[in-house]
Amino acid sequence: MIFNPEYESMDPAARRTLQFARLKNLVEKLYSDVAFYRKKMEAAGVTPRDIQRLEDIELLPFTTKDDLRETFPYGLLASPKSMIEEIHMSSGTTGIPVVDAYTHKDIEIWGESMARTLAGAGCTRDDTVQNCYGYGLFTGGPGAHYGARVLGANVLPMSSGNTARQLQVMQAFGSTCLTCTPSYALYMAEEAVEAGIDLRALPISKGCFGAEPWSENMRKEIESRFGMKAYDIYGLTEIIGPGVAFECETQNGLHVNEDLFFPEIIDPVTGKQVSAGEKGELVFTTLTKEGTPLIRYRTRDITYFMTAPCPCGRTTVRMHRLFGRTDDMLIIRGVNVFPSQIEQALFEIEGTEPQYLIVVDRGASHLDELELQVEVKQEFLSDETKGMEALRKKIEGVMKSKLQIAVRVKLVEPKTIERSIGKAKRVIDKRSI
Ligand code: DLL
Repeated sequence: MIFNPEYESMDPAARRTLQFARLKNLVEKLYSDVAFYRKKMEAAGVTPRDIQRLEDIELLPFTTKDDLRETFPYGLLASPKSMIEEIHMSSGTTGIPVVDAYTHKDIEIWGESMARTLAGAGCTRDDTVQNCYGYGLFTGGPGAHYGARVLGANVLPMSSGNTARQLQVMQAFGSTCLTCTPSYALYMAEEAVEAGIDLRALPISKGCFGAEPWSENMRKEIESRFGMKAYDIYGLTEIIGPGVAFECETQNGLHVNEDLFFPEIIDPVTGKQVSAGEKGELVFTTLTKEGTPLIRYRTRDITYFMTAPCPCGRTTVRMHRLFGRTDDMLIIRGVNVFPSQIEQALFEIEGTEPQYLIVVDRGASHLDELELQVEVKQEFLSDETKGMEALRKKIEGVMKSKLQIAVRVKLVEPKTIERSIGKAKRVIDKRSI
């Protein structure tokens, strides 16, 4: 179901006109009201008058994570404090505090974007959404909650953790939609097996998963363990939280809510827009936000635009599921490696659980070494060292051919890698210490 066809299936030319009008408005407002933006624009030699068409967005300077750090906590506020109704914050992977301050209208926009997201996964007002994203300063819980409210669905505000209770609630209320991180979904599935609960026999039939990188093979795993359709959803605190982009029933790229969040993809080195279909860093301008709007915010997330029309009827541009982040990319002996590549490859090897940890260190020779800890499936565990050694060698071979670097594999027993109820930690990089 398309929640808001007026905007989601809008004629693209009309959408561009709307985007331009909103951009112009935003630039004028921030130039006159927010010292940070006026200074930045002056330094770049650009004024609101220079923005004559949508393409002129390229004249505007970027906003970066460093800018957020320097202006923490209120430097980017574009509305009086009395208009702020809620604040969210994420320390992010890099430890830089990131704040989003929402006015009443911002919360409405958020609810609308998340209602579109849930509808993309097939949710309607008849669904019961079990929301296991964390509630608190993190945007996951509240974002999905507001979306379910706007959609008119029934929401169970669970937050993350207490997995035994999650499973009881899922059975008791017949939840039909699950919202949480993909790693927590897998953890729930494991616990369900322990508790003797057959998830596939329950009414749960779809899930909206995001907030961390996950692979196509992880999707298949979740879908098969729950007997559901698993959809990728994307967002970040700075822009609104979840609700920036989402998959529809075709599960092929994420539709960007581009009437609200204007997307660009740039070459992270030159800062220039790349051509359609080329990979680069995702950049967003919030077109309608009031509390902490952002101009050309560099997300550090890597993807490309899929411009072919989508059979679902939405006309919004789609972004490919994320390949990783510019700051997540590991450079191992000069070779670029993304944790998501390792995850994707791992799923194709029989005998392993989808639980892994990447440890990077410098050996005695001062060269980078990558150790991959992988859980072995219970039924593959054996006392016979020959079998285990063959599996270990096999994984090393697959990694070598997929990543072009040598990986040392360490097999570990089931359930030894720490499970997460929120964002999973997959990499320990000891090199910088
Ligand atoms: O994670 C918002 C969110 C909550 C999104 C719930 C989806 C579901 P932050 O904590 O600010 O916000 O982290 C944002 O997480 O820049 C990406 O690097 C990563 N991320 C978010 N969604 C995905 C996804 C929330 N679907 C950062 N796939 C982003 C891969 C994702 N990475």
